[in-house]
Amino acid sequence: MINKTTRSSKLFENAKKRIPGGVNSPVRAFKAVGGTPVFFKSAKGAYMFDEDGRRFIDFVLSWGPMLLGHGHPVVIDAVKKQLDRATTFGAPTALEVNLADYICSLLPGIDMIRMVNSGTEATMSAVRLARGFTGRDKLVKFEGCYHGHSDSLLVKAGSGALTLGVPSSPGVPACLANQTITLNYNDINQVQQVMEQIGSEVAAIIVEPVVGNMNCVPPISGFLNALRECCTSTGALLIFDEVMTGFRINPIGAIGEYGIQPDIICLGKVIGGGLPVGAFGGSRRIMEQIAPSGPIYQAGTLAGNPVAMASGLATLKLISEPNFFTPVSDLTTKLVDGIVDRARDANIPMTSNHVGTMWGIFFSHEEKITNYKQVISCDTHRFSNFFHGMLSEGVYLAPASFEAGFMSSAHSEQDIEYTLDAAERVLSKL
Ligand code: HOZ
Repeated sequence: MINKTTRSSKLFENAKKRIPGGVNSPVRAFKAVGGTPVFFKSAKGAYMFDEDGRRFIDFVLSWGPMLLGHGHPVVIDAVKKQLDRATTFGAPTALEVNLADYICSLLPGIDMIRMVNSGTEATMSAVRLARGFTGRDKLVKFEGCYHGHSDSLLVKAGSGALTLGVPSSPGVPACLANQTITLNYNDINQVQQVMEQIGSEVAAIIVEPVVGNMNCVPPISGFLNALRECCTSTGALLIFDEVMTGFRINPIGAIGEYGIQPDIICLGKVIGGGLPVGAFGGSRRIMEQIAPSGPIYQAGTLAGNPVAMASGLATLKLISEPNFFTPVSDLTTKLVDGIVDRARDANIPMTSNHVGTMWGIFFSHEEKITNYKQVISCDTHRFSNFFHGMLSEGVYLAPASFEAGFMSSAHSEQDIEYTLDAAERVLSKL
């Protein structure tokens, strides 16, 4: 574990005096792995540098956004240019139209998009839109999926809520939580049965097409199709929460990877290129119900912020170049397969999942992890030891076994070789 006399641990002591738990988002606090969080000072490409001057190869990438790595010169340049012009107007800009246009041109079936400032806002607003559009209240979600921290969605959630053992938070009104029906991810029969019974009361099924908040769990064959069919036959809307998977599991996300069309898509992370951006979009018929063109209210002072739009637009243009995606995805495969090979050599049970540039390893005897039950029965103690071993080797992994890993185009073959050698050393001591 990192030494208690570091600048990071001193900063953490101070942070706890002024910020609840010392962090501005629970998953940063190292609660799941023990020890104290690393405080970072700068980042470039695949690396982050902490307050003590140590370098880490970064596989968290700010929980997904930095698909180009940190500080890509084109993105930084776009941001700097916009900073010189203005940081915010609270009024329309050409930039937000350009970004909306660009996203809609990339995503089939998405005619209109509304910008917000976070993934939580995107999913929260998408749920309101679905409820307003259908005139129904009930919502179906899946255990272990995390869709941000709004009331209707913080029920049996993944990510930090799962890590801290409060998947259904106090403070969420029971009358609202009761409207959220939580089912088992990848259980086709269950969702079909439930939708047969109550589908006519359901406003939406919301799903992370590849779950990135209980490690990384892809859909089994037919699962997303079943959701689509259940929604179509009952009049419920299908919401893909692609805050994490958007432009990461495939050049255009789940629509491209699985060929399933959602009614509403939620985006975030990558589309802001490291600045706070979320968005929700869909067909014109649905999106025009949002105020001011329709009656369903949603708003935001800094929504479509020009600096964030400049960052997002520069990022999306780079990552949608034809030869961008495959090398990053191939590097992800190399990393994940390499770690599992080294675990096998060290006689440590491990399996993995990865889709495009999102990945996860599981300390588990199971051959394939496809559901929540399997995820929570993995060896979290062994993960913690692995995490701290890798941290000492200068490799920064997500500080919880219920989080996905990410890859960027800034990672090199050498970074992966180094990481695999480090994994070998760490695994041999577990
Ligand atoms: N969805 C991210 C973690 N799984 C968000 C990061 C956070 O909660 O801070």
